[in-house]
Amino acid sequence: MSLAFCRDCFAAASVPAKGHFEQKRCRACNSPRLAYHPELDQLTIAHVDCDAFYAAVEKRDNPQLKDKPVIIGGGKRGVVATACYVARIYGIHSAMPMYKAIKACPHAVVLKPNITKYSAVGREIRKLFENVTPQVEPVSIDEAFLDLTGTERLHKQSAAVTMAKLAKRIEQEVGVTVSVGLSYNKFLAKIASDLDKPRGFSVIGQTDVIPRLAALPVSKIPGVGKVLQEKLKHDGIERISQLQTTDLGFLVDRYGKSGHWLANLAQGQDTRSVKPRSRAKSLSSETTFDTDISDKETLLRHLWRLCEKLAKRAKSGRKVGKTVTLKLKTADFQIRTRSRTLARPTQLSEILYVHSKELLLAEADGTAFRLIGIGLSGLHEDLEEQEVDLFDGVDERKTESERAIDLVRQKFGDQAIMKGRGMTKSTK
Ligand code: TTP
Ligand code: CA
Repeated sequence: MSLAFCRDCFAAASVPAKGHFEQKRCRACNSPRLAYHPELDQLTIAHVDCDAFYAAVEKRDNPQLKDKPVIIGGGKRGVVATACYVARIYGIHSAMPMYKAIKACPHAVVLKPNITKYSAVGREIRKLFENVTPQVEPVSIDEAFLDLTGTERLHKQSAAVTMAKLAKRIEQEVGVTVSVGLSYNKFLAKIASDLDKPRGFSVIGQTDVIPRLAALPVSKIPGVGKVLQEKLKHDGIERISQLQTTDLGFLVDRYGKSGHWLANLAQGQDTRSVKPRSRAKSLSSETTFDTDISDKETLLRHLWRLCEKLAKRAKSGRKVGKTVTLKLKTADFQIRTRSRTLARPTQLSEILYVHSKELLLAEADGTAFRLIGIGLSGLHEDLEEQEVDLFDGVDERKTESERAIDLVRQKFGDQAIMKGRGMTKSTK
């Protein structure tokens, strides 16, 4: 199997036995999109991520938008969900307040998100992933890890060529572009897919892992959010190169378990395997009241406790889920269920609460209820340290603080920290 090939016509390119691969264009089709890596035929863990996903779907459906700056967002929160790559030239990015985005690019086309449509496109893409390997671990609506180990014989080509063909097929059949990262573990595949966006194809192998990581800021490590970045900065660490050379003892002293994790990732070490979606479809928790309740505040207190309970189970089972369902039973035994699907999967009580609270407030109109429950479905494996929860209306500090609370509880038990909203009025 060749160590170089064309990403447009898939012709193999010859690699000199010694010296550098310097070929600039494909000899068969003249494309400049050549992939080369000295370990290209050995790497089998891929991460695929759609480029400017929501915007790409809208551009696909309205060709007049093709070269225009397009921003998806607005709505209640008034922030940018995503901006196409044209709009990014003006400095527009996800989570930016919409008024700032419009100021930076007044002629941008602004569209409201159509999550139902994007989810359908996401499912279509996932099916194409599953055509190349059953080992597909979805990460979010538009990205997944694929383990192609052992597929080389079946496809009669390297995992690299399989992935490049898959990227082309997604473009042709679905009409959006993706970026592919290929490496020997999940962390590196994820880092790689981000290196060459959009329509990218990046490869990281054992031979180049240290310098490739060294060049990046610590913020590129999935899970290193703003709070951890600040702490690292305070210790003079802003780049992965600095993590590579910092004494492990110091990192563990300062950051505990996370110190180990950071040190390993900085060396490109990640032992997590690609885990296809789990079969358990949902988790739920409910409580029947001693006496029927119609008071909003009391219902909300019960709801918060259920969210905490459910989040705990999701975390211990290493599950994240995308659909939050509120269940209510009225005093006369009528069951009401209300659901909401999130853009990103979650396992955090804060996020479960924000969404289920809205669902509950719409129902708490004075009706007396005898039972309240909450469910989380669309489950798949937790992404461990990844930032899966940061997008759904709860700010990053809150979710990081929840993670910090979890750590304290692991050590000292559940009662070590109680959030005010779970307490009854008399104990507050
Ligand atoms: P991302 O994969 O983070 O971003 P993207 O696909 O738009 O762009 P990139 O090319 O950099 O991958 O998110 C996927 C979709 O999730 C995105 O199109 C919109 C949505 N999203 C939000 O709604 N809010 C957010 O803050 C982010 C980051 C994404
Ligand atoms: Ca994306």
